[in-house]
Amino acid sequence: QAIGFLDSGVGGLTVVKEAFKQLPNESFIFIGDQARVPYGPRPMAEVRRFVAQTAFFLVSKQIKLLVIACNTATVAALPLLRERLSIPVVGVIEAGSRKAAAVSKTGHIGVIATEGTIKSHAYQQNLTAIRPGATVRGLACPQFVTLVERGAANLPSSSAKVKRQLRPFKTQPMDTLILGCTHFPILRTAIQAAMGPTVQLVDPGAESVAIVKQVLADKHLLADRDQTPTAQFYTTGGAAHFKRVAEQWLQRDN
Ligand code: DGN
Repeated sequence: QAIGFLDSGVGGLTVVKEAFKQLPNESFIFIGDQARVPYGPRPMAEVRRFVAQTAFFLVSKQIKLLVIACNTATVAALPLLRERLSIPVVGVIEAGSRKAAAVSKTGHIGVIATEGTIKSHAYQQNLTAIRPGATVRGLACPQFVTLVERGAANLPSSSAKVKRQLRPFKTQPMDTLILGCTHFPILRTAIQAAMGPTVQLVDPGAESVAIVKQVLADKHLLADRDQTPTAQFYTTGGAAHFKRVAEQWLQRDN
């Protein structure tokens, strides 16, 4: 049985990439809802409906655990899916908040994400519950999703756009920045360059893989070493475009 991952687009592959590293014996099924990306500006009820559909597709493939590899989708649908599905469901916001609260020395933490995630104040709520007194500042960066989906993450013009967008955060006293959208680790180099070396970046998707591993171990669901792992990728959009962007990021050719 495989682990299922869903996202609105290629962003969730940043979580899959970490899962390849930490869970080398596991099989994966991924779906990106590229026909309906971006989720960020949509009403949460609509995102919840879309996520229920892609989750249902993955469940029909007999997955043993579902990772909502998208922050916006986690905000919209994590409680619903936990209630409705009989398999474990892991979102990305909890692990990211925990990590940021642990690594920040000053307690001044920034979050960049989609409009939906920022408006929900999900990170703010999680962070202040774990670390009361933390100052959390949010900034919506929806253009970053577009850059990544276009496959433009490595272009020099994208670095300039990232720098411009992050300017309001340069003057804020923060030592930790949460990449609160799973598309953003693909722009990590540009984001780090824009924020400078004193700001530590936290990737919630990557942090969530440790939780996935723990849950599978607790439930005795880890794959046997002698199984040959497989990986399947689906998109609701154009397969050729998805393949190009996905291969660039995963550096796999199958
Ligand atoms: N990758 C998604 C997230 O983590 O929020 C959202 C991207 C989008 O659909 N705007």
